[in-house]
Amino acid sequence: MPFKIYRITTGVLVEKGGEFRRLNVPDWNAFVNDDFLYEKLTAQFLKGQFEVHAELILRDELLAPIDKQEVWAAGVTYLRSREARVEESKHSGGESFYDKVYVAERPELFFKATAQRTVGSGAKVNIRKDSTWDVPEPELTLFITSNGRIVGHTIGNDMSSRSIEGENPLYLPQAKVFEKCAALGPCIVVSPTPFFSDATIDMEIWRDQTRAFTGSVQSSQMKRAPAELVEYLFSECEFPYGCFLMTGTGMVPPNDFTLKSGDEIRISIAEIGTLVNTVA
Ligand code: DO4
Ligand code: MG
Repeated sequence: MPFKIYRITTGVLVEKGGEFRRLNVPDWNAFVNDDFLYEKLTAQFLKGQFEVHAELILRDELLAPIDKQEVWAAGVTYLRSREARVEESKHSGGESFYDKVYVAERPELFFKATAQRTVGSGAKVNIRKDSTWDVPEPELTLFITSNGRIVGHTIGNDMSSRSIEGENPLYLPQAKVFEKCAALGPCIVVSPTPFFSDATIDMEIWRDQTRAFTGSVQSSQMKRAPAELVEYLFSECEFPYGCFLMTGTGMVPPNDFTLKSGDEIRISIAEIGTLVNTVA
């Protein structure tokens, strides 16, 4: 049975089969950066302090499950992302780059965020003031140890400016990296076997009590295997505390949709939970 690790202001809560335990974790980075995280959790769970108020704690104290880790992201790993990018960049002449990278041997990988620019579930995400077309990107996200082993999964929101990226693909870092540009959470799921080969990723965007967007995609539609993305990422980079890798979006709202302040973004993967963020 999988474990769910929640990082909270006062430490770490771990859930297994609906039961919550508070674990004594002096150092989050050393705790998660462990090739045998599942085995460690199995050994430590029953020694943890039983927690009956988990629901209240998670409402008031939940943090993003990140500290010294970097967040990276893969791009154009789904057909839908390729189509949307080709469409948004057609006036800049940049569309062929997305076609090419979709079929190229080398994947698109980009640096997305530090912990400082990342928020957890329940916190606000940002849209840039100099952008006119903004979307969330719901992405299955890997947690990888410093040895390159995938030991956990979480949900990521790769907040993106389509107007800036569409103007010129060289503006990608500005379209992708800004304050509160990434959300991760609500927890890291650690399972004995990788069971995310066919996860359903659902997203709803709520505006003034009405659903402004709803969509769903299967992670099995991803063109590249997670291990392939990890291999490229780790080939020339070291991550002493492990890192997060968003695996790309398979869902892009229609072209007439743009996020607005106050919108609530709900991204769900049944095995993980729901990542909820409001646009600042
Ligand atoms: O190529 C630009 C970014 C693509 C991306 O973030 C995605 O496909 O999820
Ligand atoms: Mg993305």
